[in-house]
Amino acid sequence: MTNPLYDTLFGRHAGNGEVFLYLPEGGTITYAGFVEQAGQMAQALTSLDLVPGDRVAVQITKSHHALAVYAACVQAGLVFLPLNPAYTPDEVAYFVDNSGAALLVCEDATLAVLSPIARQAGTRVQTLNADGTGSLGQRAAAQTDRFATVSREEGDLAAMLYTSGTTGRSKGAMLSQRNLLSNAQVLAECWRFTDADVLLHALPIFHTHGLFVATNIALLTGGAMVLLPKLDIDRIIDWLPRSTAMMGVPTFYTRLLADARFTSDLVGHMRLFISGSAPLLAETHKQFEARTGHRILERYGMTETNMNTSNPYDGERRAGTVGFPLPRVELKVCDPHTGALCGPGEIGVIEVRGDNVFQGYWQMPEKTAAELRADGFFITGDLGFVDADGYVTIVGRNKDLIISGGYNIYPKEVELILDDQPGVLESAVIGVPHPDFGETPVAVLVADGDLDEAAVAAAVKHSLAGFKCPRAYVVVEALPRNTMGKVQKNVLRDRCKDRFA
Ligand code: MLC
Ligand code: AMP
Repeated sequence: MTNPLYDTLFGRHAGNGEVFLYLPEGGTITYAGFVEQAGQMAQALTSLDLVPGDRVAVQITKSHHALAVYAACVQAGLVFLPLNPAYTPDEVAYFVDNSGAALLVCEDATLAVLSPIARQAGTRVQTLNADGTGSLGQRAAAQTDRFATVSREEGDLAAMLYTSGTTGRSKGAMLSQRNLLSNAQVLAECWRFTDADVLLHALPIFHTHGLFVATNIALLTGGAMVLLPKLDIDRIIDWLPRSTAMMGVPTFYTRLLADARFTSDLVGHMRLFISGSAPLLAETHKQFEARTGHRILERYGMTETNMNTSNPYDGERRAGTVGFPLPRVELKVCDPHTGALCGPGEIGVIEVRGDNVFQGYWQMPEKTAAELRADGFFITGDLGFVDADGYVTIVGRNKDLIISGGYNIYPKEVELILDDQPGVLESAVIGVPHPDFGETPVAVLVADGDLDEAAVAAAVKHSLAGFKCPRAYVVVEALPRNTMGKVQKNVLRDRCKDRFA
């Protein structure tokens, strides 16, 4: 009986007395302790009659208990489906319904609103709070840790992560054990992680970056993680002298640079700072080096593909580029219209192929076929080029997407809600430069009679997670359109580009 992902990341640590987690409130959790905790959680999940392949939707605060649910799902052959706690009940309803989740794990604080949603979808509900209390926590505490690991193959699904779509409907990206394992192995090797590392972890654990890139690498190599609940600059400053590596979105680095306590002395023990999920400005890269002597290592990935490229550990980390394709990842740049291969320096759509590339979108064969070619290449929708030295640069996106502080916002999802509001004839949501988040959404509205801007903003906030809500509303006479009738978002972006300068 084997379960490659469980055996490699978790099972082999049974009896390992080394520290896996440093907890922010003090104290530690050893690898052995974590594996036991995961075993109890796996018992608890299967005692709820879940069977291998069932989806387990999890909308809870970041904590070691939440990580144990991930480990337990892997051990029990369940498909882990983490959700941002910022998602509204409307958003959760869609994910639970679309995934056909067998179980929704939420917190006691959200049980009253989420129970009816789960009931409607025929999904069971359990609660798990950040301190380990809640119905699932209690159930786990009452179990032994001796769980017979469920046999799985590398092609079996391990996780499903929802990623928004250009039509406004989110899609469940299906990730196999092989997808996760192969990427963690490649990254750990490229970035030289070992059991001596202490990874400062302040990212959320419901996305690829914090869950698979960061956590899986630590588990694979046996290093420790400082598990901070979120980005908190005071705590980062406190932990940096005891850490060796950190991963963050660019906002992490701009916020650190804005703090006078962040000096080269503070990072004397650090060996690596990694950035990704959104473009790191070359200016930030330069400032960071000037302040600390460290060159941030920028890499590029996606929910559907895990990590695709990385700047080198030893060679030149080139600001403004995302480095080279990772070992065992094929990358090509193609003309978006003809599909023809672009030459060095020519801009086109980036396509990738390898064990890192997902299995398709959950129950959406047409969308899968539109983005995942029969030959295995995934069309990322990112525009870029490969230079003569082989470095990949991302110059833009062939998809209407805004990335705010590393979170993706698909304008269509916001526009659909705006267009439904009284007083709104039509809308366009655009991304404009923002000093903290890189980009932020602005809604451009055309009024239809009386338009109550505050009421419109409140309606959006009710339906969508806070980070997706436009930071400004602009009312115009008409949206600029080209001769084909398509809204010229570039014209709007240009008009609003200095809004947050
Ligand atoms: C929080 N808020 C945001 C936001 N994050 N607004 C815009 N963009 C964001 N990214 C809003 C909240 O809605 C709330 O507003 C207010 O800010 C305070 O919330 P918070 O949680 O206290 O915010 P903060 O701590 O400042 O968070 C900012 C952040 C965080 C940048 C630290 O967003 C973050 O950790 N981002 C990382 C995202 C990530 O992991 N992405 C990886 C995706 S994987 P209100 O009004 O609601 O109260 C991927 C693949 C790859 O892309 O390559 O890695
Ligand atoms: P997600 O769907 O949340 O996984 O976001 C993936 C998208 O983030 C990619 O398609 C890119 O557009 C963007 N992205 C990730 N890393 C980088 C990077 N280093 N530079 C620029 N864009 C990035």
